[in-house]
Amino acid sequence: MRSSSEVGAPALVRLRGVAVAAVVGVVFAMTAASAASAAPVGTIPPGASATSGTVVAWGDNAFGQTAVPAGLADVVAIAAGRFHSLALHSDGTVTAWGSNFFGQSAVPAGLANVVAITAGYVLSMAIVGVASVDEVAPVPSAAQAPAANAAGWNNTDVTVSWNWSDGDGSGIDPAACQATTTSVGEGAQILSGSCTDRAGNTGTATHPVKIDKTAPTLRPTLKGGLIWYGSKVTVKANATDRGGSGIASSSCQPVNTSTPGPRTLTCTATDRAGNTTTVTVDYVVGLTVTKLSPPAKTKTKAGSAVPVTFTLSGSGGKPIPATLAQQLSTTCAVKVTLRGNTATCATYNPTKRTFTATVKIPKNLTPRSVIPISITAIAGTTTIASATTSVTIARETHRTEHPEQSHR
Ligand SMILES: [Ca+2]
Ligand SMILES: [Ca+2]
Repeated sequence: MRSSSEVGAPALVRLRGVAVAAVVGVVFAMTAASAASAAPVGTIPPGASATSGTVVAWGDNAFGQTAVPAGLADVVAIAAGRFHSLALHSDGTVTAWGSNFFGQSAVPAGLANVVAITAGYVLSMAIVGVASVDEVAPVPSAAQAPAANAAGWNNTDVTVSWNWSDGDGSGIDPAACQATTTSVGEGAQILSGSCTDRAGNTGTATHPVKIDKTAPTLRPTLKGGLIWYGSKVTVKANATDRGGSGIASSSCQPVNTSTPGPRTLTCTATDRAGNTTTVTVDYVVGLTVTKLSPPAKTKTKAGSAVPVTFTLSGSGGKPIPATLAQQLSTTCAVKVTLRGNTATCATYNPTKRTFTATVKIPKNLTPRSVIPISITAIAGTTTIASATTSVTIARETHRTEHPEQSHR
């Protein structure tokens, strides 16, 4: 832009690729965000179509050429003649002020769609644009986030960004275009969006998604509780799924009955959307007490010593291995308890494959009273075997034994 010292000197300004002779008479400035300072006089600065501003002028005002009309706004380009000035508005109209001696400030009635202006010494010129036709609706380039998995499912809500474009058309109207659409709920669904361009053409778009947020449900066939040592037990996960995608895989760890005691296994199921459920099943591998002697309510004398013998067995009544039995014996894991007495550790006889503990029947028990005897085996704090028997105090035994016991 030239200064006022160059009044009257012809200058060339580039006007959308066309060289136009111009005469600069006053200093102009357009106050806008980015446009005026670097742009040639009289043109809409590239990329500045959406930027408009007001005008400030100074210098020779003999014909009012620097008296900017009050309220002049939405200006996208300016031009200065010797005695008049022009402003191009964003809506394609032109305002002129200053000298009109040669009609240079008399903007033709109906002048519209102006894309560029220039001012000569005492004349004005404008380029009128040709209205373009846009009959093509905007088109989307849909992108969903997060992406679906390999099976085509998501386990969270999905947002589709439509990314509308209008090619070389009038351009999209951001206020009339959906930027994103987000899924609601579960199941297969079609997300849709629309966009209208500045010429009024509306494009629509759809994008299918499949949402399953619900993890599978597991009901293992093994409910927990006691499982016999050495037994063959299979467990099924029994997985079901809601949410739409269905079970992709399910499994349980094997039931381990190789050692007695408390154990845990897990069952896991995953649906096709990637939701996973894991449940834990607690169970106890236990032993049975077999060949228990004496049988319940065996008569005995008060004050007598009663040997209690039994075998610990696993599945099918098969006695447990000697090594395991010996280990239980050594750690006093197998005990025999007479009511009211301290528990007695049972010892293992590998030849007979039996456990034995002798319990002492108290003296002075009422004849015919039944004294329970319990057998327990533990692993840690968990009971892995239990059984009961009993002895009955004999009436006559008490009468005949009493004098002897008193005598001792
Ligand atoms: Ca269009
Ligand atoms: Ca599911």
